[in-house]
Amino acid sequence: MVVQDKSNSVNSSRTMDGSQNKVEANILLLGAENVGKSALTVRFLTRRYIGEYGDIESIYSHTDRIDGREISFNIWDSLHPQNYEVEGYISEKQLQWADGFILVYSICDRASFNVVRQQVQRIRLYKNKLSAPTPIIIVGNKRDLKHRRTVSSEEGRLLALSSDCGFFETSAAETYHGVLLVFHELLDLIREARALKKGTAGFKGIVRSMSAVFGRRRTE
Ligand SMILES: Nc1nc2c(ncn2[C@@H]2O[C@H](COP(=O)(O)OP(=O)(O)OP(=O)(O)O)[C@@H](O)[C@H]2O)c(=O)[nH]1
Ligand SMILES: [Mg+2]
Repeated sequence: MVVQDKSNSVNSSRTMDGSQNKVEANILLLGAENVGKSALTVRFLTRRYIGEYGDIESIYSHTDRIDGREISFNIWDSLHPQNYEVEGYISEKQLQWADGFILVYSICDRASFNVVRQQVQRIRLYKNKLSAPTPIIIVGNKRDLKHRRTVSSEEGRLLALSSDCGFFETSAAETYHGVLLVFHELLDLIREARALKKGTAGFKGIVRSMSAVFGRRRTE
C-alpha cells in the first residue's frame, strides 16, 4: 500500500495583481471494493482504461489548466478497509484531508450502493458543523454492464437528491468524457463551497468587530 502523505489543502495562491490564479483541490475517492475507484482515477489522469489495477492505494497529483486557471488536483484513490465493524468506515485523517468526495458504487452491486449510503451519512455527520456543505458526488459506475444492473438510476439520483450530493452514472471502461465531467463538477462544487465559506467568515468578522466596539463602550 502506498500512501503519499500530504498536509491539508492549500486553497489558492495569489499573483502580483492580487487575482487568485492557482487552485488546489484534495479529492478523495471512496466506495466498496471492486467498484472502479482506480479505473476512474486512472481514466481521469491518463485518459486510458487498462483493465486491471491491483490493490494499490495512492495519492496522485495532477495539474491542469481550466478556463485559463491552473488547477492542481490531489487525488486519493482509497482502498476499502477490510474487517472494520462499521460499514462504510472512513478514517478521521481522510475526512480532514478531503475538500471533496467522489463516492463510487457499481450499478451491478447493491451492497456497494449501501456502502455509499453509509459513507454519505458519515461525511455529513462529521462535517455538519461547517458553514458550507461539503461537496460530494455520487457515481454509479459500470454503466456499460446494463444487463447486470441491480441499482436503478432513480435510486442513485434519489439518494443524491436527499443528501445534497451531485450524481452521475459513468463507465470508466467506455468513456473518458463522462469521467472528466465528474471531476470538473466536483471542482466547481469545491470552489463554490470555498466562496460561501469566505462569505460567512466575512460576516462573522463584522459581527465580532461590532460586539468588540459595543463591549468597549459599555466599560467606558
Ligand atoms: N465493465 C466495467 N468494468 C469496470 C469498470 N470500471 C472498473 N471495472 C473493472 O472492475 C474491476 C475493479 O476495478 P478497480 O478500478 O480496480 O476497482 P476499485 O474500486 O479500485 O477496487 P479496489 O481498489 O480493490 O477497492 C476491474 O476488473 C476493472 O477493470 C467499468 O466502468 N465497466
Ligand atoms: Mg483500487
